[in-house]
Amino acid sequence: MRKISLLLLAFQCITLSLLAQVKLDHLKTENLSNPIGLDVVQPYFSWQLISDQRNIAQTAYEIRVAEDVAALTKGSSWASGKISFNQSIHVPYKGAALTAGKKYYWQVRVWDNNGKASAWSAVNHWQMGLLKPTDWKAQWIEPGYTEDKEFAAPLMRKEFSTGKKIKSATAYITAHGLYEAQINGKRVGDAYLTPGWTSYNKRLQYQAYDVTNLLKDGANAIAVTLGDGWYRGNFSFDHRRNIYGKDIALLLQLDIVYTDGTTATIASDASWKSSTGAIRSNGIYQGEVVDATKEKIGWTVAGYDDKNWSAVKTSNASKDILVATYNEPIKKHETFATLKVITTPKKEKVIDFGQNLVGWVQLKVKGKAGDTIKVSHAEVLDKNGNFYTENLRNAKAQAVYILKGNGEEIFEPHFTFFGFRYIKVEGVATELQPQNFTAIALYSAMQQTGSFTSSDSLINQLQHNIEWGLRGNFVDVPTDCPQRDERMGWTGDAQAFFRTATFLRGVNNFFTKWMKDVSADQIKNGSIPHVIPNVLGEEGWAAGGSAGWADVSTIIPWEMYLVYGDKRILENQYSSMKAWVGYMQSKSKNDLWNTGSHFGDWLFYTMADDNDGNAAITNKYLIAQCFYAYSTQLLINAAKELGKADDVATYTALLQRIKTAFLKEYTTPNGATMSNTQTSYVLALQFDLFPEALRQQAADRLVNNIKQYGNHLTTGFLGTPYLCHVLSRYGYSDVAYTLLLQKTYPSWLYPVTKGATTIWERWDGIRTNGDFQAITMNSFNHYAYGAIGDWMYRVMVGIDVEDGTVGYKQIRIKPHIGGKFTHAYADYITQYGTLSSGWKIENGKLTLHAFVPANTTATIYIPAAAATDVLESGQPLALVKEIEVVGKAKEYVVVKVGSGKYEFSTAYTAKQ
Ligand code: RAM
Repeated sequence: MRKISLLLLAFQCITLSLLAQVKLDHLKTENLSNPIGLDVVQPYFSWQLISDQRNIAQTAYEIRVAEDVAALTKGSSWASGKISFNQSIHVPYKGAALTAGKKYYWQVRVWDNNGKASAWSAVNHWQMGLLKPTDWKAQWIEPGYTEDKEFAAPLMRKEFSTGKKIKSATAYITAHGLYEAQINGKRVGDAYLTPGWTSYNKRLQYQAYDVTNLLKDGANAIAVTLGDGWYRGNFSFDHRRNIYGKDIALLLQLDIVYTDGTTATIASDASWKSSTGAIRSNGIYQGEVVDATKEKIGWTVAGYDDKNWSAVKTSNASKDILVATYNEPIKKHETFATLKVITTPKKEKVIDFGQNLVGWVQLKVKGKAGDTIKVSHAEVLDKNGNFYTENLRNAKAQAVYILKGNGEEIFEPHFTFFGFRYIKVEGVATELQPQNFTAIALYSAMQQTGSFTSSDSLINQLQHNIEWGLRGNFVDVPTDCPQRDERMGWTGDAQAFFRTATFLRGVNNFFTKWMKDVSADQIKNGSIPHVIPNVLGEEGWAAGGSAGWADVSTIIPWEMYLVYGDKRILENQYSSMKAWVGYMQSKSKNDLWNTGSHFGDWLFYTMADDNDGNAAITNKYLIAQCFYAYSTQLLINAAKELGKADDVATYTALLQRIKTAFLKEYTTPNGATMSNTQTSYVLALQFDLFPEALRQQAADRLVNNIKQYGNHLTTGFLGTPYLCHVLSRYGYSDVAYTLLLQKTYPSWLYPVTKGATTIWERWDGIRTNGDFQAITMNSFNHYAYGAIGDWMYRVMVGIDVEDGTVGYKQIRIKPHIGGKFTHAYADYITQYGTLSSGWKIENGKLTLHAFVPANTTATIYIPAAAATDVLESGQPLALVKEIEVVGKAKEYVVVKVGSGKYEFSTAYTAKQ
């Protein structure tokens, strides 16, 4: 009896697992979970299928949308019906027009390839933002008093009462400058440096917040502090004030819905009051001065007496340029406790946080009223161990706090950020107490998507440094550096690092937003400025158009499409891409683009005794011609995707001519480049400028050059991202590994051996003798050279999209084993779910782990001589029904699999 029931139970379990339903999770609207304040009128939905089973795919879906949860089940406002379609990402809403400010609920269910329906997903929601200028009832308001010379941060306040029970309340806020808002003494949201940075005169973001829980019955108060920020604070190389305008202003609208269905709006208007308080000055480069004795106690709550405050001035500043916030706002992330308290040889009191980060330090202090504490920031100590700030150039980067003297006081700045690992503290008479200092990292709150680990601890540190390069420089805009008086959105750096960034974080929305600024700031003749948002002007040098920088306009949209598979990026950027190619064409003669000023292979390695035909200096026009070809190729790719046949034909013919002109001008008949440098071969090979017959010899020349430099790279910003890719493509992964593991300068690991915790701007920011590179340009947090991260994910562990496909629906896993590593492993969260690849060599056996997300398939390349040499989870390949052996490709056995977890093993002898 017992036996029978056990058998029955086992049978039930088996049937249950055979029929297990897929679960749906990670629902996103416009790539965000439950976003508030969208102005995309036809939002896109995505979801993930979760299943333990192998080979799970979606065959159909159904979405329903309603204005409240209950309505979802009884007559939603939009139901897609069952749609036979295998896409679970970027599925457009197709219901009736959406209303500004309204919240919508949605859920989805799917049918899988076993014919089984999932349950309906959990209910998710999104809320529309204000969609047109007339949706704004608020007026722009400016402080009504005369500002002082230091531009103390304006405070603006308004009291109001709510008469009835509140159902929901949404605040829409933006500023000329930066803002921090409070309602009844509580901070609105957890975003910092809002409204972020865009090309303010053309596109100004507002944020939307659900503030239902901050309001109360009866008297309420809204209190907003404004900072100068990028809008009007000192910024750019010349520390120019008022780049976007002289005014500092607030636009705020609070829309309340009562439970009885009536509504009320509290909006910035002439009835608001203004004054100043504790923040006496603030600026992105200089830092902040906070005088606690000047705090207006109680100003953020109702009942405060503001009769001595000035009435605000209203202004007619534009509301036509307002846009919702599409990317993730800047938030607080990791915190760092004091690692060490140091007294330097110069007797400076210094705290070491152990990590070069971007953000600020929270300080706890006790003292007398009027005591002044100064906190200065530095990335490094000099070779004598003293605090070193010269590389910050003229950025003061200092937080100053004046105590009010009533017990413990907690300070942190509001409208600035610092790039630092060390702080110097002045004004504290006693020993510094480690527990009084906490460093807080601030950056755009993008989802972490990648993690990489290997058997080499220096390489793991390199990965760490790459990640921290991203964190420190993704502060709403992709910047070059976060510490000196620069911090701008350099286009070349952004394109060089983009593909690596996609592995580390979900950067889809971050870059979609920034690319809109690229288009907005594109110059009429098609040129792209060097930095976006463009604060350098449009004249002369500032008009941009530098090869490898301006090509951001084609490179990022195309790569973004490859990675995320959302065609809208190509649709939106196409005219900008075309205008950039048009610019190069207009500056070319006989299809040769050899005019204009270019940064070239920026910060490449140079050595005085470059001779014997070796050189690291690549001709700038040779580089320009390479990028001219590449951008044209990407434009053709985009035109194909968008069905623009005429453009495909026109630009294909142009590309052919560009390549011919390149060969004629810059190469010998035997295929040597005129510059004969690593970068010249790397670019010409990466962008397919050589005819097939000359490619391998060019790769051989590249390797030869690397050897001539004692197995060192000599590339700069433009050659470095592609260097190892080109080597691997032409069969030289061993050389790529040698470069990766090279510890002496110039190399990726040299800074690591010098204790770097981020990527440096220069290969030798700290020279071998401990001296620093030129103070004029020596950032220790600059992501460009971190572009090697892409090779580590795409080649070393081998995670990639299948050729000719986009968005990781069809995956290729093709690891390249080498460099004496015994294991390397990466997880990467695609839009379909986590994709993993990792290999391990132990006792003559290679194990290859792969996890393929549901609703995707993968081609996996297993390093083995024959399919019969390979086991999967202990079974011969031929016996595993979910695996199709496709054949052999050089040293790999190639298999095709559906989703699920796989563990391949085979005997393996490491190549020496
Ligand atoms: C410096 C920085 C930046 C680079 C430009 C050309 O300002 O190194 O990263 O893009 O030069």
